Amino acid sequence: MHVVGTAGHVDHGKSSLVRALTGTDPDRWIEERLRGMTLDLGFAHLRYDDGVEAGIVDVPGHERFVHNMLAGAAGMELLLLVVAANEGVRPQTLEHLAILDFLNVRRAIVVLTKRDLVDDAALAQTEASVREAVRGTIAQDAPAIAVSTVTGEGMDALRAAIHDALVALPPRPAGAPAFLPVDRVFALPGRGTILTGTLMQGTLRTGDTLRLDPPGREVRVRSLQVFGAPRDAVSGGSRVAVNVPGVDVSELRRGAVLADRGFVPASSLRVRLHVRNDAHAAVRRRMHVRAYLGAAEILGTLVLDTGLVGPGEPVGATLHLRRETTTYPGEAFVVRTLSPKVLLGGGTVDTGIASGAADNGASENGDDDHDPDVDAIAHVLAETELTPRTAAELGARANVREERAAEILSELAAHGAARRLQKPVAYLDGPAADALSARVLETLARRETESPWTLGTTSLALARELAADEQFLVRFLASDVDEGHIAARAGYYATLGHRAQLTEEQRAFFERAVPANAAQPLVPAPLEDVVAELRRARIAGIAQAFDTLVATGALVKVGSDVYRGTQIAEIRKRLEQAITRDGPITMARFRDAVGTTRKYAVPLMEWFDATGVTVRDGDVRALRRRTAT
Ligand SMILES: Nc1nc2c(ncn2[C@@H]2O[C@H](COP(=O)(O)OP(=O)(O)OP(=O)(O)O)[C@@H](O)[C@H]2O)c(=O)[nH]1
Ligand SMILES: [Mg+2]
Repeated sequence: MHVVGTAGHVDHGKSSLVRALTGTDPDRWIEERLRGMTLDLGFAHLRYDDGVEAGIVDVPGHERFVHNMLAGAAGMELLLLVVAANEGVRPQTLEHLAILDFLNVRRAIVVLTKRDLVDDAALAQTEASVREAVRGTIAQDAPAIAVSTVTGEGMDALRAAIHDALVALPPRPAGAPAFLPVDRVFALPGRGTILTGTLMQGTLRTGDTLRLDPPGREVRVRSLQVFGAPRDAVSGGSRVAVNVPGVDVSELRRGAVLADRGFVPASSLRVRLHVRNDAHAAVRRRMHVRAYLGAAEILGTLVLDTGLVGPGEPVGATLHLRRETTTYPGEAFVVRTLSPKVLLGGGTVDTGIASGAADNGASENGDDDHDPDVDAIAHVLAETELTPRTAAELGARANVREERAAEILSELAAHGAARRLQKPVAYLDGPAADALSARVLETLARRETESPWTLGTTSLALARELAADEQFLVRFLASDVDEGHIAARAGYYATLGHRAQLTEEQRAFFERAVPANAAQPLVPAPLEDVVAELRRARIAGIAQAFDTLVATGALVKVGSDVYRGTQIAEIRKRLEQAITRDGPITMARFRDAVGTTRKYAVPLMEWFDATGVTVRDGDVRALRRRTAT
């Protein structure tokens, strides 16, 4: 199997494309459904009748979530570079492409989406500008295919092109030692900890003993799945879910590595680095960087072997990481500057240098000229621990001017030595903040294991568990979300890998309570009946499970009825097709297009207005066009 990845600017239609190709909505989070924007990686299974199959990794396009895009990027072999025909090349089209240039993509297809929104001339213009933009990149010779997920135009051609590209991809080295960067971790009721990722090389078998880092110990593979199907063995290039007994989800997170026992984790790596052409001016001999290896983002210091680097020439360097990680020889990586987060370059790992051999503590603080103001600020910051203090307060205590203190604090925050809170801006000691973050993660993970059907934990519940002030905690959690440690959605906080999961009993209840009637597929269940049954059923967590289904869109409340999400999707499709075909729609035409009665059509139409799908103009509705943010 191989992994297909999407890339491209926010709102250009990546997730819609994955849905059209596979029938799976890669936007797993409620927040994603509500905002209509991908925040984290999404996954789907692509299958052809002749047995060819692939995993698809869908990435967020928004620039704030590039770190999440990076967690999925290393596994991609076939790239779908998505460019909206009506917008053309935009900043993240180029940024994603620049990142992927350093990783493992072997083939690319340019997909010009939203074909239905442009005429032939505009399409030709976009295609020409994309050609220009991809020159000299991995997508240079990629075929370009124009599609619309609304009308279906071009989709067959795209499916065929993906098929041909998949067949032509070389297999991953199956004889190499197994190496799996972990991009999601979650607990399943009754089964324990599951981790998922793209198997970069080698073969995984049930019963294998491998090394998992962190927590840095040997684990046994109890079972394996590929997109829900159990397997005895899985080979390189597959998306895989691994059940590992004896490991608690709180010990793990995205960025962990499950690998052959021969691999030794290291905190210093010898690497071969290519500096990006337009980053040469920013490069220094020794730099603080964010390194992206597999699914991990690790802060560190990059030290080049030589001071001067000519454009296009690779340079030897040592990467000192703040924590140990496991790599394999030839593993591709990229580095970005701390803030602003600018792509510096990328390359491959030669070898890891065993920990202890290199003292990265010294190089961490490797700024040669010691500034007494920095020391003074760092000192008072360490004393204040978890009490938020402004730059002015800390400056006064350290006898440093406020503006200078603010400068130093920004720098410290960028290196993780301080944690910046917002509203109002204030600072905490970095290590104290990291310790609290670890407790937050641990608590979230434990509660998700206890009640896997919930979306996560509220700030109130967390404040109780951690004996912390809730107001402070809300600001603190915002910083955790901002740094990509945890996710926040619909008023709940959760670990990045958490996916609400109902128990069999809960699932069976909703199958009964909200029936899918084959004879009348688009008729809803009355909300009143569902609620009455919910009260009668004595099933643990059933009310929370209902909230989860509603918040994730699996169930949708429309007026006084409950629809299944799949019913709403079908109704929406018919609505969009009718409007695209015949223009703005009346209530009567909507009713006929959907094949329902006026009783259901009116609340449905109002619901589509309220959720921003349609916009009303007198007696008719048109589709509302989203504008990029
Ligand atoms: N008319 C038209 N609209 C489309 C098409 N494909 C996607 N859209 C719309 O474009 C918007 C963005 O689509 P998404 O698929 O969420 O875009 P995305 O690239 O995944 O966005 P991010 O993940 O946030 O970067 C949605 O409102 C879609 O309905 C298309 O082919 N035609
Ligand atoms: Mg998306």
